[in-house]
Amino acid sequence: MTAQEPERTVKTTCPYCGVGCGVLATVKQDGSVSIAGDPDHPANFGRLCSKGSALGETLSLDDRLFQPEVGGRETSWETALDLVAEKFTDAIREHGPDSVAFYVSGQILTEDYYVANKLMKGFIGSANIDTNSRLCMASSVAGHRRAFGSDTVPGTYEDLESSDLLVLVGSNLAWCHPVLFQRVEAARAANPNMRVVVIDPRETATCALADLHLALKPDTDVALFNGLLAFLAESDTLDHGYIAAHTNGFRQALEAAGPCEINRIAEETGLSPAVLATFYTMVARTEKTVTVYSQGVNQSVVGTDKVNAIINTHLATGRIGRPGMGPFSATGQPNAMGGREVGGLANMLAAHMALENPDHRALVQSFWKSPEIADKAGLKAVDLFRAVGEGKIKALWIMATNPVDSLPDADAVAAALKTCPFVVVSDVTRAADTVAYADVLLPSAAWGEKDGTVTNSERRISRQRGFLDLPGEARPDWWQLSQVGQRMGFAEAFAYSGPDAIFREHAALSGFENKGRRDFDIGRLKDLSQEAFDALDPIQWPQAQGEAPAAETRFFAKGGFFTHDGKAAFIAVRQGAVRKTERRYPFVLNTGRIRDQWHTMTRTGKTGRLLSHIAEPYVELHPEDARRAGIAAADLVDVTSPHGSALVRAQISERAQPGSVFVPIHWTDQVSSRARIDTVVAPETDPVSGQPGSKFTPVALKKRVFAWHGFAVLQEKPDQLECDYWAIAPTRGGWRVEMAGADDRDHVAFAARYLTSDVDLLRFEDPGKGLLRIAGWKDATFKGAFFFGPDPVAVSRPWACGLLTEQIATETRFKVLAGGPPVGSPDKGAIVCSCFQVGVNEIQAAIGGGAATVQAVGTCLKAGTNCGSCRSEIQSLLDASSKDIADDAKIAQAG
Ligand SMILES: Nc1nc2c(c(=O)[nH]1)N[C@H]1C(S)=C(S)[C@@H](COP(=O)(O)OP(=O)(O)OC[C@H]3O[C@@H](n4cnc5c(=O)[nH]c(N)nc54)[C@H](O)[C@@H]3O)O[C@H]1N2
Ligand SMILES: Nc1nc2c(c(=O)[nH]1)N[C@H]1C(S)=C(S)[C@@H](COP(=O)(O)OP(=O)(O)OC[C@H]3O[C@@H](n4cnc5c(=O)[nH]c(N)nc54)[C@H](O)[C@@H]3O)O[C@H]1N2
Ligand code: SF4
Ligand SMILES: [Mo]
Repeated sequence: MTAQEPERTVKTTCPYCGVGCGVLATVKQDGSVSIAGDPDHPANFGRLCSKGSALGETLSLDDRLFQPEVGGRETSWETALDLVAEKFTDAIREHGPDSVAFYVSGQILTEDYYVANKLMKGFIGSANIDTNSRLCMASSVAGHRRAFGSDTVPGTYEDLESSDLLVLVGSNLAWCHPVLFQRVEAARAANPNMRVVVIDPRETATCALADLHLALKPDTDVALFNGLLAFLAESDTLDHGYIAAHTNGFRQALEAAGPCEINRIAEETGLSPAVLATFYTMVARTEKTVTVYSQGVNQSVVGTDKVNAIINTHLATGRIGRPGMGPFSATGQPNAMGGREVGGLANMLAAHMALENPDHRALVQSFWKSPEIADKAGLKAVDLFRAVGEGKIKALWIMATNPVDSLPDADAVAAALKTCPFVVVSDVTRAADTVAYADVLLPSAAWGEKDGTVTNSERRISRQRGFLDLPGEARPDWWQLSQVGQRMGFAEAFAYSGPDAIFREHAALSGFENKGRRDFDIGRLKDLSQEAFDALDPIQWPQAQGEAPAAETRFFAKGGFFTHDGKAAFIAVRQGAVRKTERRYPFVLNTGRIRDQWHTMTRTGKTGRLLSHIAEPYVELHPEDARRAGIAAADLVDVTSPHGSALVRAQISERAQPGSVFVPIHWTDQVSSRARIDTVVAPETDPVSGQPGSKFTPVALKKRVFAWHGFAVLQEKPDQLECDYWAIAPTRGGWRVEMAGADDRDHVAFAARYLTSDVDLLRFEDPGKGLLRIAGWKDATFKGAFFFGPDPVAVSRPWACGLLTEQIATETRFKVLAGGPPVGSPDKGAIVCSCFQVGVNEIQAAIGGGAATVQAVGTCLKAGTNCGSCRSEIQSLLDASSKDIADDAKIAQAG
């Protein structure tokens, strides 16, 4: 942008989670971008979480791809696209259409997704297109389709707010859907009758809002909800009218659930009979109940059954599609829903139509005027990569996802890609693990550059709008796909002028011969002009053609399911035997997310602010288990299954359930020596949905003994870190590095190498304790410091990181070697509030000083007063401190 251009603000949508918050992006005259929540967007009304508000800090072009590459060499789009079209065409000619595949993502836009699906299913004639939504939403999709006949989310965000009982199952809403969580928080503050129940094996940040936390044994949700169904029947809280008029199969489902024997259910779920009775009674008594579920439900080998066990309880009580009631699947990615709308999964057809339905196939084919239409389901993600490994897939195009990090048995996925004859990867960055496996690398347009639509969890379509120029030769994903389609001989079908043209076609298909027979209908938008598309305000579907904008945006209050007889199906589900751990692998590995990182960190990992909260891969485990395994806090631990192993830091916490350990999914080979946790996760899938059970793998834990441990802050990014363990993160003014090694080495030489040549080194050594600290200056500039010792290094991280931005006078240089702040200026402790960099010690001090509420802590320290994402953690600290006081009182009484 030139200096003359005025500041301008563009309305767009956050590229992270499925809440789908509206964002105002303002491009300043100096080219920098400031980010604010869009007060008019009905998902967030101006709020943004920590990740959303840090978007402006992640737009740098470091590591961006600017030019197509073939075999590692830069080339032109012409050459790259010709080659892709040729290789796909050759494979199809020689080995048939099922010898090629696309693996795409809930992070591409609806328009990109539409083109990918059309090309594969209608023109290549295979259904071998699957997406990372298989790892994410497949069980919800399957559960919805089994029950409703369509993949319909019946409710809206407002229902969560207007409920009197909100049940969160396998959802860490506080960290994973933070703005929706804040809406719930506000609703609860306004409604003293509202209750929140969290069902999760571990105590998460979300529990800060919970009246009741059910820490059930992993994968026992079906037993819990079957028990609830039986309880509802036995306590006479069924809606017999609804069941009779709008459903089938109730008797069989109830039979499968069995009687409500609280003791048996307690045994199965590991919950106490009293807690179960409390929960069941709450649900029975509360008509306005919403059950939100996410990956603790979906990512299971019984995920689809879990979904239906939940839906059964809503159908049985008629609590569906009315304000404040219903089952609600919280979607993960920004466009998980858009992907489902275009039929991006291998077993779906476009516009929520069914691949197995010949009428639907004929309808789509005639609309596309396509030579083919896939007539059988394609390979689902895990099977797809297995087929790649078996040599059955000759050409594969991966777009906007990192399968070598995110699929289970990830090393096998990497090995498969290595053997695949032709792999195309479309990404925005070079710093993604999958990029290394590409024969052809295509530079995609990133958020802020690309244009199109996404659909959030409540079926609301919002525009993502570009506000930055395309860097280098980067091009949008829809364009890449259309160009290849044209080159494969389908010039007319893929001659799109822009995303608006694709959207019109997508909208038209949704309305095509629909007449209310299919849930997904946005036919009313099929003639949007480019200007109208550009100006499109967030809009919730259905939006049927010829009708006024729908006033009722919920589904199923009065039945009207998309099954052959219009009735919903109860699904008879049974709690099967839960997979057993074994002597060699005695712990259950659970995996998931942390507050400030997004998946494989290719974007959120760019800003130190988002890494100040948690900067290192870790395993959370219960103190009893730690004792059992001989692991102390901050030890480095190998987490191992028969599939692979990861090396992470031990975090010992009562919040873990004994027998279960939790490792976050975010760390890749780009940022740590060996922390790709999906190398450990078993590739076992739900038989109905094909979704992997990413929350349950039997593992062993073993402390790794190292000769030395180290921590460093460095002004310049170190190249290859040669040590057994390392994890690196940006921080303001430089980088922070955790290290450990089994070798005996010259630490001074090692440190000097990373502090660059001709620096002045300052050293402090305590041979008795085995401590060595080294700091380096080049002239007046602090280049960094290393802290070595025989044990995990106890140096205050926020203090050490602060050195990189501090002015350090020559005569005070020695203080760098102290390892912590001077007496009188206390260590802030681990950062809780990433916006204002407020640490846990500061918050505890404020609480000790009398701050008794989250608000009071905010007034005192500002913590939690900007994006609010840390408020649940502050609440937990408050709860812990009042528990301490209560414990003290108990001890005093006992004494
Ligand atoms: N900060 C952040 N937010 C994100 C993302 C991110 O990467 N970072 N990703 C987005 C995406 S794509 C998704 S899919 C969502 C996921 O959002 P969530 O599903 O809320 O997140 P997870 O941490 O994967 O898992 C949720 C919880 O399931 C629990 N769980 C494990 N096993 C069981 C079980 O057997 N039963 C029950 N009831 N619970 C169980 C776990 O302990 C965990 O706390 O988050 C979205 N939002
Ligand atoms: N063990 C375990 N594994 C899991 C999960 C779990 O809970 N546990 N969760 C699963 C779930 S729910 C999900 S959603 C997946 C997520 O896993 P992935 O999809 O593998 O993770 P991302 O980091 O989001 O990958 C997105 C990639 O797309 C690139 N990208 C960003 N924008 C664009 C764009 O506009 N165009 C293109 N072409 N590329 C772009 C990014 O740089 C990045 O490399 O992980 C799954 N894996
Ligand atoms: S809650 Fe946060 S990550 Fe999710 S869409 Fe809103 S701002 Fe983005
Ligand atoms: Mo996801």
